[in-house]
Amino acid sequence: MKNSVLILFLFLALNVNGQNYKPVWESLDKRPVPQWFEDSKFGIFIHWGVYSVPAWGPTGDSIGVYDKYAEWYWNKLVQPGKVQKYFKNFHLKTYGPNFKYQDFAPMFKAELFDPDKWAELFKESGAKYIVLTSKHHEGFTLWPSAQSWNWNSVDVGPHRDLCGDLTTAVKSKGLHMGFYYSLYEWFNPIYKDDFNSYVDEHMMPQMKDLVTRYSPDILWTDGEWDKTSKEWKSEEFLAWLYNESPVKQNIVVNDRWGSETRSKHGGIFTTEYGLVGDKEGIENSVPHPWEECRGIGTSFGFNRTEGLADYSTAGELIKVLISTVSAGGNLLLDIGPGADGTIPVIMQQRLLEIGKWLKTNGEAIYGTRSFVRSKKDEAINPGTNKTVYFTQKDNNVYVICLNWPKGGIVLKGVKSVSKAKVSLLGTAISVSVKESGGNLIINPPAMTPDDHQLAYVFRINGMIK
Ligand code: FHN
Repeated sequence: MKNSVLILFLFLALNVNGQNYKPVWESLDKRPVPQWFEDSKFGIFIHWGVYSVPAWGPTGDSIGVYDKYAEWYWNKLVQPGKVQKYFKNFHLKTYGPNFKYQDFAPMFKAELFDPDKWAELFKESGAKYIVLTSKHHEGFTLWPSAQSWNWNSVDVGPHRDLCGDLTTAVKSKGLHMGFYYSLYEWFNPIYKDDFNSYVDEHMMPQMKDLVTRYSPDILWTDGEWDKTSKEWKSEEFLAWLYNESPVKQNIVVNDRWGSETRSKHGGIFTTEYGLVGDKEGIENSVPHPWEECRGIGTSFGFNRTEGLADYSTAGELIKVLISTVSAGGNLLLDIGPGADGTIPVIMQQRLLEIGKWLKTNGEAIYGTRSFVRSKKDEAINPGTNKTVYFTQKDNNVYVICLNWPKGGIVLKGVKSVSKAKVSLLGTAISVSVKESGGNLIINPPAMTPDDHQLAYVFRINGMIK
């Protein structure tokens, strides 16, 4: 009897993966990132909140990467500094001296928000997962959080549970749904005056509420740099998430859990506009799942002052996707909806262009892994400034050319083990391939302008070494 109680106890103490993670990084870091994430490759980030009302930030080459973020409007309005002056001048001129940031909240109405329409667009873009800002650094929550009384989207503004409504629509399209959550809040008095209570009575209950209420597939934390992971009690939270939460099997988290954790601890490693904090990001394949996030323009939140020149073209975005995936990463591409709940048409257009390209060429992206064999692979897996990239899946290697190759594509030092067959995705044209001098040479077929694509993918079927 005693033995069976002990066995039952041990069974309950382990989660379904047979693991019981301890609240220390050494143990937590052993949890594998669920495979669905690495296979998905492309996701959409959504920055939406009270900052979507002024939707304003400075643009131009003289402004630093992080200073262009329109979602930082409130912070810049109150802090001293050169860039901050731009925000203050605009605010004063447009809204007057007595208009507080909080006064924007009732103007965040989301009256045209149609979650099914959004989800339809996301599906068409070829993205496999969505990450919505449930709460950015301003502290305003897009769900009826009990800890954020009168500063959430049900009490004020849209009078809607935006997290809930979007979750339902996104999941009904078969996509994964996740939430961004900022650990820190700029101006929450409890954060400043009683940090431990903030963590125990505000942040922890909020994160657990999000997880238990909506069963997200991703919890994408941010704003972690202000405190260490010990101070945030991140390890305790993750042990709960991995061992006990209703999403312990599938949930994916990132590496933003404390000032010391980026690219070191947690789940996926993250870069932002190619940077990890202020340092250069991951350019070449790293042996750990990672994700690049960036806007289509230069801000995450919608910035009305951005012009066409500030937006990446569809070709440029596809290049970022290709170079990221070929280096083993995912791309989380951000859109900034308007306060009325519409997605700016240029963002829709960019997403649909990516979707169109993926419809033909997604085989070279989804479910693939980077194709790097050794250091001498520079030739076969070039860096981001090159125009030819490689991915692999099953028995195929994909050669992705940003430009139409004028002559033969020479894969140096590559031999096919079985006789390789090469095809050009999206066409029925046969492609000839030969081995010569220890190299594999693909001869691009004749094409017409009608065959134009934003990048061309040659599939090499047959083991190569
Ligand atoms: O400060 C934020 C920023 O507004 C945005 O949310 C990005 C997204 O990765 N993260 C922060 C800076 O790292």
